[in-house]
Amino acid sequence: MEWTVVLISLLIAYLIITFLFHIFFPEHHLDWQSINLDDITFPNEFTWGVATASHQIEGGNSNNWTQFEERENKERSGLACNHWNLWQKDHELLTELGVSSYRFSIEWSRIEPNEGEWNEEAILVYSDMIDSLIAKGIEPMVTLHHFSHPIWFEEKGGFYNQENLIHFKNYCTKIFPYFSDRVTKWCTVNEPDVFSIMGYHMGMFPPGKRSPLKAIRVMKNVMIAHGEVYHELKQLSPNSYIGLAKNVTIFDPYRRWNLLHWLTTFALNYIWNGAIISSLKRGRMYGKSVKHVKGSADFIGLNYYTHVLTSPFLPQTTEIDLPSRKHEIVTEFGYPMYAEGLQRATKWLSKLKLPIEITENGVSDGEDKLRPNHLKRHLWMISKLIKEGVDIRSYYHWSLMDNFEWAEGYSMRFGLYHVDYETQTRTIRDSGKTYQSIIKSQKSG
Ligand code: GBH
Repeated sequence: MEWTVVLISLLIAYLIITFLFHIFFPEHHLDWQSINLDDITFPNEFTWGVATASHQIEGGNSNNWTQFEERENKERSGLACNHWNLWQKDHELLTELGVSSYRFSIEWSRIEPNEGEWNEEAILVYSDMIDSLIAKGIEPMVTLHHFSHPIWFEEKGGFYNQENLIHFKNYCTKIFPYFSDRVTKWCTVNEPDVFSIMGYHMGMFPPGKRSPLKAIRVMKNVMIAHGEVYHELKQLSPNSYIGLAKNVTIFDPYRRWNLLHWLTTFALNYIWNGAIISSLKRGRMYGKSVKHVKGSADFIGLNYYTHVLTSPFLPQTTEIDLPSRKHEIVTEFGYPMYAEGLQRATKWLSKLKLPIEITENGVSDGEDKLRPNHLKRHLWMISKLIKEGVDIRSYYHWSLMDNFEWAEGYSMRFGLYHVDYETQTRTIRDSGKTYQSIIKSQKSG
């Protein structure tokens, strides 16, 4: 008799809890049909930009990625956009778009091809790039590590071993003084979350490991490296503005009546987003002290793409299409287009009480069917958030042009410019023109 009472009460309690979750935590969605996407206004000081990363555009690299591409027999990055030779022409595209800033990264493997051996010629090329941008009135934002690093560093175990962090610090303090007279905005590392989970848990980035514990350890080490580099560089140049790019992916329960899906959501949100925010805010991460990381940022860079609907059976690879809501538009990559998430992501980051720089946002869309709308929805959202008082200072669209999309190779195209890899011709897409005219009208408005 008694066990039926227990069962029934448990069931009732469960229903009440899920009912309350539904009421108090609905998934945030807007009715885009009823929104006028042209109704946007940005402050005059707002920074309009585009972003790229060295390994994805330069070509001719030799680093942990080229090694991985060969070892796993993946599509080779090869010549990529041949940007190393065509950068002057590519800078003209920036002028054509009318951006006021350009985020790009420095390829550590070019600067220090062998341990302790510095390639002054490569440093000069980056230096020329910086001069060229400034001459065009475009402010550089430099990323020091965007997923790629020298093979010798990888072979020592890369960021997996804490004693290797000194090498990253050496590289950063070596090149920083060459540019700090002309560059104020710096990102130490790009997406510690994506870098560690994709490389050490999902096995889709080098070194191709599959261990959640290793991923967590690497994420922690990358944050420690960030913190140490931040303090060193600030000492060298106190006026520089240094942060990192954080990928905020929002995890939502696939079935909102299923408590297991909620539990997965809480866990993933903590592992992916919460831990990194906590390291910067409190100097604690995964229950351990990372005290130099606390306060080690002048801004927080936000790379925002999507939300992921989770259940305990989430695919452990990105090769499978993720679930989406019925009314959501799904991208080529198989992710839902979810501009609403920007509001949730920035709210989360607001805990840090730092200016927010949107260091990346974009979509894979070779035919450019979604991108114009994608761009307008996200800009509408940002305009609204700024009006509501969120301190967003910039928007860097990912990406200037099609490029080497890591595990997906050249199959995914994120560019405002289409790249014909045979002829290395860049052609502006409609979305590029859309961005160009938005920048123009906002700058003059
Ligand atoms: C970023 O994160 C990287 O910093 C950058 O190098 C990379 O090229 C860029 O994203 C694009 O992927 O097309 O809307 O379906 C890497 C993690 C995984 C985020 C794929 C964007 C696809 C979004 N990315 N995801 S969409």
